Amino acid sequence: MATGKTRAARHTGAGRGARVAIVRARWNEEVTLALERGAIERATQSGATIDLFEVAGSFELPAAVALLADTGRYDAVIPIGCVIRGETPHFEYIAQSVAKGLMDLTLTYPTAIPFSVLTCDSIEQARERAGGAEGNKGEEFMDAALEMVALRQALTRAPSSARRSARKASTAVSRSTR
Ligand code: RBF
Repeated sequence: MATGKTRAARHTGAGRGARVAIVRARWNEEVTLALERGAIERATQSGATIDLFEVAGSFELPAAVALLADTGRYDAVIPIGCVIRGETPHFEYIAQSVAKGLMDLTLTYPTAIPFSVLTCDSIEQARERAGGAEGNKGEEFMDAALEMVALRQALTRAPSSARRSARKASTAVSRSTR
């Protein structure tokens, strides 16, 4: 199928040589470990190098991502967490602050930072997305990050050729006016 081919082509090219950090929250560990396995598998297939880190819960993820991004050592930082709706308002507070925190970081750092935190109504729903009926979202999170790395690489290569054509254009203009 065309879609399958396109996705496969993306996996092979995007991650080669990419330096990736995965930071995983230990809350709901069965799920976050499964997501991490999926992410590692995909990064390895893509030829990326991976460093692994842990934090207590998802709430700690944005701060950990900022620390890792600040080192300048990584092309992508993958924050893996799983927030499950409980009987307290904690779910809303944690899910919203993590989503907002990560979004702010993606716009601040050139590092690729996917939203790789599951927010689920139940542990069953989380398991379905961590290697169950819905596949392993860890793989998709890694793919999304590596695709952003490739986009950044393509754009940072662009300016020199853009500069060359801009120079050519300005030379052409100045010649024609002489
Ligand atoms: N962390 C998670 O990663 N997922 C959760 O579902 C989750 N639920 C929590 C529920 C309660 C009532 C509390 C107190 C904490 C929870 N945490 C959860 C931990 C949170 O992300 C953080 O590690 C702690 O609040 C310490 O800052």
